[in-house]
Amino acid sequence: MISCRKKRGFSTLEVLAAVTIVIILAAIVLGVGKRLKTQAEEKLVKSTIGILVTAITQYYKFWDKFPAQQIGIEPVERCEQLYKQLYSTPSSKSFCEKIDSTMIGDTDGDGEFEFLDPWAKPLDYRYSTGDSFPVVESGGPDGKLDTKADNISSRDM
Ligand SMILES: [Ca+2]
Ligand SMILES: [Ca+2]
Repeated sequence: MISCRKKRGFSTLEVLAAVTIVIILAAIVLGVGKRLKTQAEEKLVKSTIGILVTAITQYYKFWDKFPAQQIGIEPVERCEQLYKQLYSTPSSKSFCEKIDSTMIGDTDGDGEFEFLDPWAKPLDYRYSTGDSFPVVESGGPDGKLDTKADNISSRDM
């Protein structure tokens, strides 16, 4: 005699297929979320560098020289000097005040602030005699200045 009992629940194969689909969907959502986060961070650093370029221009107009031209000091110290000098010049200060507060911090813990990128690294600020304008650069999401592919620089803006 054939049993007419209805099958209850899911087979192992069905459960496995459902779990696989959920994992694939979660990976897609996480991937898209990560990409959106990086895009927002890149936009933030670009806008910060843009503001700094304007503030540096204002500083130049006021003092007839670019800020933080001292040579032979650590990059983080150069960025601290840039911060100090831009904030002590009223015309550039008014632009610096538009910078998102998360982009300012003290990464080396010496009590002096510097401008940061969204990956908590100090922005690199350099000026060489003969350059028409100083360069402000972020090492990008990888946090390294020597890997240029993901860097965000005032030179490219
Ligand atoms: Ca510092
Ligand atoms: Ca890099």
